[in-house]
Formats: sequence, structure tokens, C-alpha cells
Amino acid sequence: MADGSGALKAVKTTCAYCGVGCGVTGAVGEGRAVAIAGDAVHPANLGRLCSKGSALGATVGLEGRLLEPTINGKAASWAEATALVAKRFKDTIAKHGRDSVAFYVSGQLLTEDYYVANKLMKGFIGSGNIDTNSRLCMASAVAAHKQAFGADLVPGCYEDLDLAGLVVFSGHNAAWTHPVLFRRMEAAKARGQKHVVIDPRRTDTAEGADLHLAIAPQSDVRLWNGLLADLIRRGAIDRDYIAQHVNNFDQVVASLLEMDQSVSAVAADCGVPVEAVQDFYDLFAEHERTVSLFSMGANQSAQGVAKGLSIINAHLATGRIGKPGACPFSITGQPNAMGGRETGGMANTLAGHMDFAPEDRDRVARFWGAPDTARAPGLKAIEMFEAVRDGRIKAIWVMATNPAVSLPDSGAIREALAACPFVVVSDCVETDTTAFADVKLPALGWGEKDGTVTNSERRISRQRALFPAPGRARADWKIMADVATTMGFDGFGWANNAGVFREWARLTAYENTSRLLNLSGLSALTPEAYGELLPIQWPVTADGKGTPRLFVDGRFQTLDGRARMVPTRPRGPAEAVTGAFPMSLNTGRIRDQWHTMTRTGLAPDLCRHAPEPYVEIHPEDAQARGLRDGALARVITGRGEAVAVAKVTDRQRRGDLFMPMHWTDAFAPSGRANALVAPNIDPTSGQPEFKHTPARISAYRETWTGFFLTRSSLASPGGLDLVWRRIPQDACQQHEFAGRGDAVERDALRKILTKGLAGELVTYEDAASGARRQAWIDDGCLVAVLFMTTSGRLPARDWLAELFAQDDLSAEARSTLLFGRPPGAVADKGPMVCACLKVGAKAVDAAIAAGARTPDAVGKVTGAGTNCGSCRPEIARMIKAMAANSKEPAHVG
Ligand SMILES: Nc1nc2c(c(=O)[nH]1)N[C@H]1C(S)=C(S)[C@@H](COP(=O)(O)OP(=O)(O)OC[C@H]3O[C@@H](n4cnc5c(=O)[nH]c(N)nc54)[C@H](O)[C@@H]3O)O[C@H]1N2
Ligand SMILES: Nc1nc2c(c(=O)[nH]1)N[C@H]1C(S)=C(S)[C@@H](COP(=O)(O)OP(=O)(O)OC[C@H]3O[C@@H](n4cnc5c(=O)[nH]c(N)nc54)[C@H](O)[C@@H]3O)O[C@H]1N2
Ligand code: SF4
Ligand SMILES: [Mo]
Repeated sequence: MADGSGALKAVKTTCAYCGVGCGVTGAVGEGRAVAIAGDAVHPANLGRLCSKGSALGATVGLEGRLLEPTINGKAASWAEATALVAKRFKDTIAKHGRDSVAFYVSGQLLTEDYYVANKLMKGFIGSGNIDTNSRLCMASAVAAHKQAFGADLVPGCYEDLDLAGLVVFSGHNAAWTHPVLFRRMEAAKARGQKHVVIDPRRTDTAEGADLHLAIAPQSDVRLWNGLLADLIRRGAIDRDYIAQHVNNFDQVVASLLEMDQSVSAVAADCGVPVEAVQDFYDLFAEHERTVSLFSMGANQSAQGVAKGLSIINAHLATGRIGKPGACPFSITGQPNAMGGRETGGMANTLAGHMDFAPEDRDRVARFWGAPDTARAPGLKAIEMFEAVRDGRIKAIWVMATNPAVSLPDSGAIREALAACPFVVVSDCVETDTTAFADVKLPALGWGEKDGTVTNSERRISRQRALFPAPGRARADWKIMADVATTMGFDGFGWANNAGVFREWARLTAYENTSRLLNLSGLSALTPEAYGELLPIQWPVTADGKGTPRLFVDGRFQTLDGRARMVPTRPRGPAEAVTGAFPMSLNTGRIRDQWHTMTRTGLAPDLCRHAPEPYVEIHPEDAQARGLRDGALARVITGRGEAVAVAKVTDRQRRGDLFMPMHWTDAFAPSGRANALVAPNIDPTSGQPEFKHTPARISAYRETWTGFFLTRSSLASPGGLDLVWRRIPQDACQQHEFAGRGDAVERDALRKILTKGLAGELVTYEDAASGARRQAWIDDGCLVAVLFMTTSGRLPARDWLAELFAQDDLSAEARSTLLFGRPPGAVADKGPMVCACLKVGAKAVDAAIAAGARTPDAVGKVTGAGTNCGSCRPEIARMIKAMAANSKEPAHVG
């Protein structure tokens, strides 16, 4: 913050987004202006940031923020809101029992918040009904870790990614989802590291890999079991390590013998060439130093636990764990997914890696002085919302997550929230979920909150406030502590977040003779020391030292200290494709958006790489259905339907579809992926199979299209059957729409959009092509632009959108406004390739056409890829594509 002398003060904090946990330096200026840079000494990123981290400064405005509590939509004081939440929870519990209430929380809370939430629900309300969006994300890996290692322990660290000779990406699109780590591995690859990608899609991660196995959806267990069988056949396992440190090897071998494990049989079942499987197995056998990263393609599956275990089995059998450059590595998604797992945010765990075993449960209850502490696990996310829907749960408090968008079968989730007698939502902004809230509580957001998060390598880092709290927003832990105290519970009276952290650290050390999750070295931090805490990896010993790598001595957290291999059997997807739904719908992430877009959707630069919902489909599947690239397509499953722009690409397998998960009612109500996704879960972990739902697709066949540019954002007008998308631009909001109705519908929409527009109106109409173009100009400034057509032809929007930044429209701009472009010039930049330096596809193509043959060369000419580098794989792909077209050799590196 500015220190009064006008000088900028740089605050060190941690990025708001992914589990890489990059250190960020924010130099705070006037108001909420902030210059963001990577923290050069943070061990997770050493100064690097990806496109999302770099754009954090564009997301801290107060537009759309919740700034005061509301009750039934009316502003209320904190005293009123706290009293009401406490009373309704107490009354509900008194009438219907402890299990009639629930918390649904998130990996985007701080560890301190998470600790308080868990203490309140499990300790004092006495119900297990607290679960987290990590159920959608990490639950399968957690269950696999517990079975194999005795606790939810991530063995490795980022240094292992530098040291590995081979990195296997299993259902992990690191190039887009953990970009800063991916850069690090690209650097290692330049030194000779090998990359194998296992993913049904040819992602940007797969594009530059040494080997890509485009396996059939959900066939991972078969592939990894085949690997283990192959390693055994060639004698490439570590019999000494197994003898000393691993149980159950023989049971696993016996289970492997139940199937034909020949490479050819495996390849056939996985739908990939025999040579590719053989190459993978050879690479794995050759490289002692192997890291197997696994992410949502593994976890988000009805056999997610088995996928994790089959990966871990291969590592245990080869002794590739607890050694430099060798481990199975479940990489976390959210900034504090790990903190949530540590503090017991999941319904089936207690705090500090303790479970519901009676001695664990009693220990936690003793520590808290909470005799009512829950004795049994609560409902996991999917079951929890089922219970909300059927009335067993009558009061729910949602914090830092947007379940109306992010849970599968979101139609049913919305019904549940609508039916629930009492819904509390703590968030920073209005979301699709706050629409269902009886009480909305304004939480501090990134840039204001202060506390700790744990990244993928168990590293605890501080998030620190850059700005004072806006409006009456408060810290989540404080909001909950006040409700707890009002409910009459003792033990929630901390003076500050340092006090919460100290108590949490003390719990990890409490009667701890065997638990690796131990923060004893941090359990006496003064508020000052807590304020200055440097990034450190747990366990933190009493002398304050962190631990980069676990299991170095081959000892695990099981009773006998030995790891367990667990037999796994391949199964198909939970729901098979059928005649009516013959395709497999896969969902996931795009490079520049974060989940439900409540923050990244505020940064126009992040909205241009993929501006609207899309569905990827293989060219032959598209042709068979009359689908053109760029046309709207309707995707239907047994749960619902959506409309998205078809991207026809051979990076997709035949028979598979892919849709990003990000769009919401606020941006594209008909493009929400989770309206389609079936809530099939892994029976052990309760994690849903987001990566596969039987689906069909057809052309939407719009009869008219149009766009409307204005300064303010509009929601899709109700009552009309439209495909509506909003795309934020620097100086205006771009609204795109399409419909299948007639002139009556178009006129109805025009009426709604243009109501109350002031200024001089210029109009162009051409009855023959059904084109109607209008612009409103007031005092020299563009107010709005509305283009509609029945011919399908519309100009590019870039130039028009930029005109909104002009204070005084030039005569030239006025005269050509309704053509949609300046005379002669073509202003369309194409989709944004480099979000950091704002370089569009057209400029990149031009550089390639002019002779640039490597991402570096393209970077020299255009600047693209020279900041965070997230777009380098895409540039490499564009070079390859251009070379393939012109049949000249490409050198892509
Ligand atoms: N840009 C961006 N980055 C993010 C996030 C974000 O929203 N945006 N979110 C963060 C979070 S919370 C998470 S959890 C991580 C997720 O990070 P990732 O797991 O990398 O992301 P996803 O795109 O969900 O899925 C990864 C891949 O799994 C593949 N897959 C689908 N089915 C299968 C299968 O049966 N087998 C295999 N092997 N692969 C399959 C998909 O095709 C997809 O490419 O990203 C984090 N980082
Ligand atoms: N189809 C499909 N669906 C998926 C997935 C998929 O791959 N496919 N992936 C799943 C995964 S892995 C994940 S992690 C989830 C993510 O899904 P969500 O958790 O629903 O997504 P976010 O948009 O990150 O929601 C976070 C919310 O918390 C708010 N927020 C941010 N910081 C704070 C804070 O400090 N306090 C409070 N109170 N609020 C805050 C934000 O404004 C935002 O509304 O989505 C899951 N859903
Ligand atoms: S990789 Fe990007 S999103 Fe993830 S923590 Fe680093 S800067 Fe943030
Ligand atoms: Mo996630």
C-alpha cells in the first residue's frame, strides 16, 4: 500500500489461481491500481507468471463486488446477518438434527478459513456435513494416497520436475493449467528430458511431447496395468525396494494375470497403436528418474481412485518414489486445494490428516474441547446436493465456490438450491449461485485477504492484502467465527488470523507420534513472524526446517511403515454410449479462463483467446453431421442441452467431443457445460466423471445472427429463445446472439436492446440480405452498435469495439461505421494468441508467412510468447500447420 509519502509499496503475496502457487509482487498505486510482477525469489516460480497471474491487476476493480451483507436482497448490517444465519442454523438443528445443515466450501479459501469452517461444522455443530469443491477435483487422488501411503501425502516437489529424465502427463494439460511449471519442464526438455502425454485429446501439452497416447476415454487403468506387467516381464522392477518397503505386490501380480497383458492387447483396448504403447513402456523402463503427473483426466472419473493407484503401483514397484526426480505426482488445481485437505475440508476426514477412527476423533475433540465432534463422515458433494434437493438438508452455507455452474447436472443443483429453505452464500461477487441465496455475505477477495495457502508441492505461502477491505467485506474466517460465537460456541474468539494459524499448527503437532502432516515448527509464530513467514514445505520440524521430499527413507505413514500396492481392474466409463447418445463428451479448461469466470472474465485480454463457448469435434464426425467449423452446434445429453461454436479439429478423437467448463449465465447461459454432465461418481472417492457423458451433437441451424456493442454488460433477455454470449472488450461489452425465430423475434430483441438508448442514430438496412445495422452516437462518442443479419455475414468486431475508446469519433470512423471496418484496411486481429502482449493470430500467421520458423523467431517479430510463454505451444502448432500446408520443413522448439 502507499505509505503516505506517495511512494509505492510492494507487497509480496501468492497468485489467486492455480496450485502452482506462484509468488506475486504487487506494487500498489492510487486507489486500487496495482502493478503485478512475479516474485523473483519465490521458489515456485522464480519470477515467472502466466497470462492469468500477469492479468491479476485487471481483476481487482470493485465492479460487481458484494460490498455489504444482504438478507432477501436487502442491505443488512453484519449484526443482523450474523444473527440470522446463527438463528436459522440453530433452529434447523434443533428441529431436524445436526445433519440437516451443511457447509459447501472451496479450495479457494485460505487455510485459516478452512480450519474455522471445519472446526465449526465437525467440532461444534457436530455433523460431518462439510464438503468442498475439492471433491470435484482431488478426491480420487486423496483416496489413492490414503490407500497407498496411509495418508493423503504428496511425495514429490517441483525440483523433481527439473531432475526427471521422463515426465508422464496423465490427463494433465499442463501447458494451459499449470503454465509456469510447464515452462520449467520445457526448459528441462531442452536439456533432454522426455515428455509422454496420455490424453484422448492432442492438447498443447501433447503437441510438443516426445510421445502422445491419444487413448480411448477412461482406458488409463488398462494402460498403466499393462505397463506394470511389462516392467515385470522385462525384469525392470526393483525387487529390493519392494521387499523392504512395499506390501501387496503379489496380490497385484495375481490380479494382473486375470487379463491378457500383452502390449498388443493393451493397445487394442486403449485404442492406440501398439508401437506407441511399446514406446511408452520402453521410455518408462529406461528412466529411473520418472515423474508421473496426474490431474483431472485421472481424478475426474468413476474409476479415478483406480487410475491414481495404478500410477502409484508402477512407481512403488520400481522404487521410484522419495528420490530426486522420481515420484508419482498428483498436481493440485486450486491455490489452496492442499490447505483444505490438510485442515479436513472433506466430509470424510477430520483436521490434521486425522480420520473418524475413534482414537483420532477423540483426539481432535479433546484438542478442541468439543465433546459433540462428529463421529462419522458427512455427505460428499454430490450426495450433499441430493440431500438438499430431497429436503434432508434444510440449511446450506456455500463459501468461495459456484456450484450452480461447477457441479455436474447443474439443472438438478439449481433445483436443489431453489428448494432449500435457507441458503447462505459467501462470495466476493454476484454469481449464478448467489441468485439462490437468502443471505449473501461479502467476503474479502484476492488482494484483500490475508493468510496462508499450500501449493502442489506442500509449500505454505502467505497471501497478503494489497488493499484495504472494500465496503463492509470481511475475512471468511471472521464471518464464520462470529456466527459460531453467536450460536453460543466457545473457542472462536481469535483476535487475528495469526491466532487461527497458531491453533491450527498446534493441532497438527498435538499428540503426534506418526503423522507426517506436522507444523510444530510454526505453532508458536508471533503475529509478526506470521506476517513475515517465508514459503516453506511441510512437514516443518520443531527447529523450523521444511521438507522438500517425503518417503526419502522408504517409510510410509502406515502402521508397519510400508507402502501398499492395491490391485486395480480396468472398467469402461460409468455410462456407456448408446444409439441415442453415441459420443463421449469430455470437459475441462482453457488457457486464459479460471473456472466460472468471476475474475478472469473481468480482464478483456483473457477473454480473447477463446471468447465464447465451443465444442471440439473431429472432422469426420463433423462432416457426418453437417457441422461446419465456426457454426453453432447443439450438444444434447440425458441431462440437458447446450449450444456452442463447433471447432472442427483432428486434435480430437473420432467419437469424442470436448467442451470447456467455464461459461455461466452471466456470459453465455446456453453454453454451460455442466447442464450436460452426468453426476456419475467414483464409488470410493465420490468424485464425478466430468470427463465423460454420452452425448449427441447436431447443427443448431440459426436463421439469423447479430451483435450488440454497448458500454454496460447485459444479461440474456428473458423470454426469447436465443443463443446469447457476452464478451468483455476494453472499452465496451460485446454481446453476440443467434436465433431460429422470425422477424417478430428479431424485432422483440431489438426493442429490448435499444430501449432508452439516447443520441444520434445512424441506420443502414438491406432487405435483400436481411441486414440491419444501427449505431448511436452521443456527444461524439459511440453509445451502442447493433448489427443483425439473416445472411450469416457480419463484419469482424475488433475495430468497432475499439471505437468505443474514442472521445470524439473521427469523420472517417463515422462514415464507415456501418461497414464495420475502416476503408480499405482489414482490422481483424483474429483470436488472441498472446494475452500478455496482445498479439492476435493474424499477426502470428503473418510472421510465419514472412519466414519465422520457431516460437522464438515469431516472438522476435511480434512479441508473442516473450512474457509468460503460455502461448508458445500454440505458436509452435501454428508453425507446424503452416508448414504442413506449404509442405516445407518446420523446426519447432
Ligand atoms: N487456465 C486454467 N488453469 C487452471 C484452472 C482453470 O480453470 N483454468 N483450474 C485449476 C484447477 S482447479 C484444476 S483441478 C487444474 C486441472 O488441470 P488439468 O487436469 O490439466 O485440466 P483439465 O482440462 O480439466 O483436464 C486435463 C485433461 O484430461 C483429459 N482427459 C479427459 N478424459 C481423460 C481420460 O480418460 N484419460 C486421460 N488420461 N485424460 C483424460 C482432457 O482431455 C484434458 O486435456 O487446473 C488448474 N489450472
Ligand atoms: N464440467 C466440468 N465441471 C467442473 C470441472 C471440469 O473439469 N469439468 N472441474 C471441477 C473442478 S476441478 C473445480 S476445482 C471446480 C471449480 O469450481 P468453482 O469453485 O465453482 O469455481 P470458481 O469460479 O473458482 O468459484 C470460486 C468462487 O469463489 C469466489 N471467491 C474467490 N475467492 C474467495 C474468497 O476468498 N472468499 C469467498 N467467500 N469467495 C471467494 C469467486 O468469486 C467464485 O465465485 O469446478 C469443477 N467443475
Ligand atoms: S501458473 Fe499462473 S495461475 Fe498458476 S499460480 Fe502461477 S501465475 Fe497463477
Ligand atoms: Mo480443480
